[in-house]
Amino acid sequence: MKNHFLTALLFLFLSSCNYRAQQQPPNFIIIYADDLGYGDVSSYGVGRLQTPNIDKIANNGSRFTNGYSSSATCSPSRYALLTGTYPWRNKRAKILTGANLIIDTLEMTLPKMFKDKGYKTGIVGKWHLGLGDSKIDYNQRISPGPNEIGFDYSFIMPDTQDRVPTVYIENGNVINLNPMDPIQVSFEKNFEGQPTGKKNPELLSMKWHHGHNGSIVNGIPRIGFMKGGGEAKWSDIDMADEFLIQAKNYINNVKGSPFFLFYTLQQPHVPRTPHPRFKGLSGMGPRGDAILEADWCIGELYTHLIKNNLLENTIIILSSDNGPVLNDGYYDDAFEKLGGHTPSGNLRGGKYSLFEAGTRVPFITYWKGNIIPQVSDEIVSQIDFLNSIASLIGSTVRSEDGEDLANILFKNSGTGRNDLILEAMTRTALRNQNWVLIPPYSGSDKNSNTNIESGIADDFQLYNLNIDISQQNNLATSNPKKLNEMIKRYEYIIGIK
Ligand code: NG6
Ligand code: CA
Repeated sequence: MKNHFLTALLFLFLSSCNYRAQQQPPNFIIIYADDLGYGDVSSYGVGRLQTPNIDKIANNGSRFTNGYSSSATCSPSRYALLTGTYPWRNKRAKILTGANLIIDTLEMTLPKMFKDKGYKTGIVGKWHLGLGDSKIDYNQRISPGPNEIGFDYSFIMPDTQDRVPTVYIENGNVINLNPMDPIQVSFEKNFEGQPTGKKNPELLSMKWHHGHNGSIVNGIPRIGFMKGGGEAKWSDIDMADEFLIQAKNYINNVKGSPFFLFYTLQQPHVPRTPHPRFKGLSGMGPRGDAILEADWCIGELYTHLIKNNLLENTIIILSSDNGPVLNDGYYDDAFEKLGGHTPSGNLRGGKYSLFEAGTRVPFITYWKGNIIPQVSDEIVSQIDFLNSIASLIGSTVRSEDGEDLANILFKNSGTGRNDLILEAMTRTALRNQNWVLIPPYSGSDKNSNTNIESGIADDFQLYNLNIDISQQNNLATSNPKKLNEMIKRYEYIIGIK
């Protein structure tokens, strides 16, 4: 009798634990690399670099072969990911340099949606969505910024690693700022007496190829000019470790509640400055080494989740903001040491390009014990994160441009998109099922600095990705029926008539 009573009590206890476990909504970590190409992740099987930690997540989750960033550059893609809105609808959503915040503080965002559902929300890493609403004073609290669009906590690099100011900002305040040495920033002209990459090549540890000849920090010439803030300047080789420490600290601080962490890595964007312990590991120079460093960071974060008993209830999403580039403004052997590696895989183009490699990126969702490992060819986009995650966690928030793809992203069921507008440098194209339409644009078909094909041509381009994934055969003249269908569809979505 006593035994039965104890068994019944134990049963009640266990089922209440189980009930509570089921009630706790999943945590979310979006790991967002910067300029990581479709071919840069080994589980995609189209390059030569080995990324074992990303593979572990990819091979045990859903790996999407038709997963897209909204755009072939950074700020627009981040804008779309956070708002669920196409960036070409917002004139300010272009590559930013020292700009003001491009997300309206009244606009719905992914972190706001999470917050409404009781989540803690944090961002650690690259921001690049602008700060403030007038001339930015880095010596005061800077607002609006990430904390004003839904993040409870932010530890960010303001724009990119190649732009000034080269300082971290935590919740709006520059870290380690000495008020006796205030920061001044300009993107127009240098401050008197300050060395620059252009004037002082003797001070450089990394040479600039195009652009990037302003102020010198840690021997690296940057975009823009900066004076002061000496103690606040980051150490480039320690950046990955710093972001990792901050990401782990954030998890430690919030793990009692459901949380969303946007972990936005700086690699492999230029300047590529992997910590010396990664030097030479890839055999591909700093670009390859920086990717291995990013892969290591991802492994460390994964282990941190296991150690804290969080892996089971944390959904990990991993992707990149745009496609790959080798020479993005510095001489760093990215091209010379590439060997047989193909950062774009079998796709045409790269960063900045309307061709597939501009926006088709590594795209992985992982949820231990829930997502059954699969490779999916469904079309999915980062612009769908807001609606899909909202749907999964029971929020009614929806953006107009996003779709609810919760089933295919997190439940091994359902289908992806039919249509997706792709964007590169404010020009747009249409992906519809297996077809791609690139309308005619004026401009150069290849950027002479980056050596990447832009996708620009005087005439319509029409590709059937089913039989021509590398976009070699333009079918615009041979298939006028499909061409017209695609033009109509494109004009309808874009809103031209
Ligand atoms: C460009 C920079 C490039 C890179 C890019 C932003 C020059 C010539 N080129 O303007 O190096 O910083 O902006 O990259 O300055 S992104 O991934 O953040 O979009
Ligand atoms: Ca980028």
